[in-house]
Amino acid sequence: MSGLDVTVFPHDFAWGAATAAYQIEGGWDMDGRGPSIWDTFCHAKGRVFEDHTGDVACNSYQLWEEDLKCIRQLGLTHYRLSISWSRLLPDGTTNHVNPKGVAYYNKVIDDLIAGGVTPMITLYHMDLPQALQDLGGWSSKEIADIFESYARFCFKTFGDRVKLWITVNEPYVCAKLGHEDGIFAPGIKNPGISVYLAGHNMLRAHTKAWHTYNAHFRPLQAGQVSLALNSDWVEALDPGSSKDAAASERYKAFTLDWFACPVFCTGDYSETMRARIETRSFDLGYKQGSRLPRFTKDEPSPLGTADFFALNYYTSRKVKDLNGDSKKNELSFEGDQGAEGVVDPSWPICGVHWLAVVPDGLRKLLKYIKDTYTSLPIYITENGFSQMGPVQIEDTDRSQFYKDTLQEVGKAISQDRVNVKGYFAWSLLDNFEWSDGYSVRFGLFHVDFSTPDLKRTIYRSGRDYAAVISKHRSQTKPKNI
Ligand code: PNW
Repeated sequence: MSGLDVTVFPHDFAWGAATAAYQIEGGWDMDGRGPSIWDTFCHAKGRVFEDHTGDVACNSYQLWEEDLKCIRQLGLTHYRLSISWSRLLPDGTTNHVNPKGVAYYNKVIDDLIAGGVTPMITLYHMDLPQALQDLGGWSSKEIADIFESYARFCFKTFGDRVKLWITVNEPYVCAKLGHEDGIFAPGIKNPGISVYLAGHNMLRAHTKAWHTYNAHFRPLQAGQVSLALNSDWVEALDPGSSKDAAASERYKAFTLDWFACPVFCTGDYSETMRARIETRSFDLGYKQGSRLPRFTKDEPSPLGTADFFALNYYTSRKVKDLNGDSKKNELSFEGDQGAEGVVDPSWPICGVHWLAVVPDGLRKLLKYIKDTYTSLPIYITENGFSQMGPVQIEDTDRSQFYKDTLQEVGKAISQDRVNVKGYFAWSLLDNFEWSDGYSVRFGLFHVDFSTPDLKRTIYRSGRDYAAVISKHRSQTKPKNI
């Protein structure tokens, strides 16, 4: 990544990498951990590529010190990890606390801080305790209060040292892939209905956790809390078509705006989203009330419940109207959205099929967020490039991708005046890539899953990322006079 101008990044810029508990920890039934929905999903067979599971994954539960070496080798200033809810609270509730789970995360946090690395902790990254799924999971109203007690427990236990919190990671992906498409745990396929209910309860859960932090922990702990929203950058497929332009607006309304509008704009879902869902419910003869739930006055409002904007960006889409498509007349999220995102043929696809490489989409999206939602600081909490097939340690294409992307982030900072506070590469390590198992590799370190020691080897992209961080730190270090 030589040639990258690092002087545009502020001196306190957060250079990070991210992981998630289920994707790296393994130790699925060790030391009192309760099962999560991903254990159930993987063990059911036929759900995940070649029936891979996260039973062992990178074994970060036992090999944390190896991960710490990787973090230090990169010279990261920040590390984003998630807590396995069911490792801490095996049945999901604070009725039973697992002391070994508490000890594990205490050690991780203490080791990071001792090494000068700031932790950012995600409370929920796709892995609901199975015991809570058995009570209805994200479709049940009660989940928001149960999540709030879990969050309160974490703030109380770790908040003396952890100052950056993400409540829910990618509510869009959890709701859509988990409750509409059924390709992520808990594998529910209930088109056009559960998706909105799950998304709504995630927002209620986030809101309650933020208010708890704000009222009871912020005064003492002075940290910050947000939720991580994933978004593609989207534009109309045919810029001259008013139908594609409207479809592109609908696409945004049902993706980023679904969660960003309640939190950053109005405290409610957008008019576009509500009107589409109401009209189509009527047209399709759906009579069981509104499919898009309402926020009620007896609960705190989601408006203003973020102390920074956390963005996961991977790719871009061109959007066309769904007119004439079969989905138009079925009860489904995509039918409601009435828009389809396609890949521009000029964009290279890297590894996994959905990931078209479009670094300048990130710059456009950052400016859009600043202009549309908030002037709060933005952390890019995930961004990355995948590899499939034979392992290439000399991953020059991924290294180029990081350089191009960081250059775009630099332009967003210096030219568009977007307040970007940090960047977290996805991911520190090759890991369990959900339905794709271990066939898709996003790491800055390769993990050899065929050997019991799960040896970590730095990729070239990891070495190059480390060089960027070290160059930035040496250029912006306060000078001794
Ligand atoms: C994110 N899609 O999820 C997650 O936060 C990570 O856990 C994950 O490993 C990473 O991106 C890479 O996939 C996504 O199908 C999962 O569009 C799937 C999609 C997007 C994001």
